[in-house]
Amino acid sequence: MAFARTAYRTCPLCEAACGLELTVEGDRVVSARGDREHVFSHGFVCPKGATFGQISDDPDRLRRPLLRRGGEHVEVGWDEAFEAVAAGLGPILQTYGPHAVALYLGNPNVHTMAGGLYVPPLVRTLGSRNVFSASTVDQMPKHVSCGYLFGSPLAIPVPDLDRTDFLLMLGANPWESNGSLATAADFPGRLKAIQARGGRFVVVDPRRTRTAANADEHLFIRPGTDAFLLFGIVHTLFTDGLVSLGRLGSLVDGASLVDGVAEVEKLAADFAPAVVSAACGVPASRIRSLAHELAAAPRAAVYGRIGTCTVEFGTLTSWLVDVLNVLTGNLDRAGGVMFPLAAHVRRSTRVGGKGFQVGRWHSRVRGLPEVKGELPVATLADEIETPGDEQVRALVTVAGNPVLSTPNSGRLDKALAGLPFMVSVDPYLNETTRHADVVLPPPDPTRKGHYDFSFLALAVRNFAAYSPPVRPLPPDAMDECDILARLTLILSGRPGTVEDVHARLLPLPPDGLSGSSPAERLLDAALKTGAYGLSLDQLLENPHGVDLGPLEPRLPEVLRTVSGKVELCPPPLAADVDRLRGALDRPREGLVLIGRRHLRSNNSWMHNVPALVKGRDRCTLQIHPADAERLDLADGDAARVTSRAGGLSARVEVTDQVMPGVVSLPHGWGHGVPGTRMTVAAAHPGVNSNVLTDETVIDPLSGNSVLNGIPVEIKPAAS
Ligand SMILES: Nc1nc2c(c(=O)[nH]1)N[C@H]1C(S)=C(S)[C@@H](COP(=O)(O)OP(=O)(O)OC[C@H]3O[C@@H](n4cnc5c(=O)[nH]c(N)nc54)[C@H](O)[C@@H]3O)O[C@H]1N2
Ligand SMILES: Nc1nc2c(c(=O)[nH]1)N[C@H]1C(S)=C(S)[C@@H](COP(=O)(O)OP(=O)(O)OC[C@H]3O[C@@H](n4cnc5c(=O)[nH]c(N)nc54)[C@H](O)[C@@H]3O)O[C@H]1N2
Ligand code: SF4
Ligand SMILES: [Mo]
Repeated sequence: MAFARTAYRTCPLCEAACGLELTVEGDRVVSARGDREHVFSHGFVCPKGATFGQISDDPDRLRRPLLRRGGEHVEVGWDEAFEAVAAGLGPILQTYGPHAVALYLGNPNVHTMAGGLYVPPLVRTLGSRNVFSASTVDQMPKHVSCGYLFGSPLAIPVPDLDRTDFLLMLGANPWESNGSLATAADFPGRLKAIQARGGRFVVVDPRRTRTAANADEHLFIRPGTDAFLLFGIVHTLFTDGLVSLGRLGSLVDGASLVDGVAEVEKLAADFAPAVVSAACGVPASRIRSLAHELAAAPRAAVYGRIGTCTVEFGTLTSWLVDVLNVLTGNLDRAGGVMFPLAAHVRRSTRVGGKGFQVGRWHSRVRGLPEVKGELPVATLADEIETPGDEQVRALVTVAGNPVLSTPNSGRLDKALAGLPFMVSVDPYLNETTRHADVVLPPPDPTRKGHYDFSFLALAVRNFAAYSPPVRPLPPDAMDECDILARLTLILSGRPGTVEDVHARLLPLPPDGLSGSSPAERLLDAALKTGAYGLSLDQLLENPHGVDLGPLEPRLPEVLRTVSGKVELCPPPLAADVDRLRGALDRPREGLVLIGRRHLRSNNSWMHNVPALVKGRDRCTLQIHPADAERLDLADGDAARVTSRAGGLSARVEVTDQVMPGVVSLPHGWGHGVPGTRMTVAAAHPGVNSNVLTDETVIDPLSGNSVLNGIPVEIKPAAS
């Protein structure tokens, strides 16, 4: 038996950033449990983290590059793989220029150091307008609303869970997701602690989720209508004299740090509780009392997630969440919503800036504005299919599975099949990468160093942790930073080696840096110039993390608006209120589809681990008993579901967890298609819910896809 050792590392699988304690025997990770001494997670672990060893050692993980030859993917060496990439991309770049090459960046890029450090230079080097990412099927509305409010799309305040007395939570299900845009290991435990100290939390969701079931109150809401509910609350704050900006009301020489309060009051005039109630399905009296509860709570926070973003008024809804936090005096105060300060971020003495802009370029086919350097993924298929000078002829995907995760994926699947060239950086041959001419597999997470550039800047308590690789790279593996560096080199069209790519693309600061890889040295540099003056060595000496204390007020330091103030009523948002007003009286008949997450999934890529898919089929169509009866459907029946975009058949689960008129199907399933190599997932295929979502409907301000509230028709499937 090999000698067993213990290694500590941050779990990179979701946003909660839990500390794991791994037992490693030889080259095998034999167990993973919660690290009880971790400064942030205190031993918490979920079933995904507990299977970290199996996820890492999945036999279906690709360990050598794949090249498509005669319709089959065959293993090749790294040099041959990169030669094929150069041969595929070079002529397209030379003939058609950079815009003919599109890039799709998937979710795990925010969970790897390679994604944080090497993707930005890759994007810059390519210089294509056609950059897409999972952000436009996720949180882009929040970036846009915060961009306008605070001047920076990255200035996202998080609910101060550990000190709040009242939390209003919309469209989030942390009992399954463990939280998002709010890094909080053991989110459920932190919610229970609110109750234990005499506080309350209220959940607004069209489904009675586990989070809703544990809440002090659950309010059903018609999908896509949260903006009405929130405007109704804003309206009441003004009419009932409950607006109080608190500290922000006199922060700068006795003057208010908030501009635009009167304009918001004017906009809210049309959205009295009695007016919005019919549209959102929440009683007017409850809308009014929510306003009073928020105003009366000593410390309150409003928090919205996926259900407030992936809807037709996503940016307006995300904005109204923070409008409420500002109007109740809860922005930037303990127990309200606050701005974290991560260890790799520099402090600034500058106040104000250039403000936030979108539309520096537009998509070729639909004319959609660029946001944060990217275009809506809902228009990727348009750009591939539509002939023209700058038609997309090649695609690079890094850590993404858009064939399962983006709207009208049936159409995208066909579009990818027709691409002249595609290369994917991905550890699996899955629904998307099966279309790639070359697949470049990164090593499993135990063989990478880990630091959460994204999530430490969203944590509900400031802390820092670095995990060095747990196991060495096998001889025939390539580090993901090196893979991206070599791709960047190819895109630059200049000769060179990986070593001089690191040096050329990421010039390191002068000597005196620690670290055994370029990524570690870059981290060391960021930590040393960062807010707490930490270093890589200090983090290495503290494998359970370094606690940096509760969140502290950071206004006006974080503001990058032109005025240097919180701009509460940005003109682009005010202009979009007309569209919302127009939807007030819209007839709301027929069934609409929403999504659903489960603790043992993570988007599309963890269904290949036996422990995470065992048990009964989770990919069911949940439907309310009244609707089921009307449609002549019984539990276990097969139903045919159709939308404007497509159709599928799914097994019915009759449950009053969903409200009448709403059906729910999880995303991330639809495995086992020809050309994939994920044995376990293929035996638990499920169906792809994004065959039903509609790529033509987006939130116009952010370009975000609408993935909740999809009109569908349902009937018994012909057997
Ligand atoms: N209908 C509906 N659709 C949705 C959602 C929804 O709620 N409803 N949610 C949306 C959201 S929030 C998101 S974030 C997107 C996710 O959309 P995507 O990011 O496109 O999809 P994932 O399923 O996260 O796929 C991740 C890919 O990364 C690969 N991967 C895993 N680890 C690594 C690694 O270390 N390096 C590299 N290079 N690759 C790796 C996996 O094999 C997989 O191919 O889905 C969205 N789609
Ligand atoms: N186990 C697990 N954890 C995950 C993931 C996963 O796939 N599985 N994915 C990770 C990712 S990439 C992300 S972005 C996060 C997402 O984190 P969350 O946002 O917490 O994820 P969801 O569970 O999708 O919760 C969204 C909720 O919104 C509700 N909803 C749908 N439409 C509406 C609406 O119109 N209004 C309101 N008020 N609610 C609505 C849904 O019923 C659902 O309960 O989770 C992350 N963590
Ligand atoms: S909650 Fe997230 S970070 Fe924590 S163990 Fe589970 S997957 Fe890993
Ligand atoms: Mo996400």
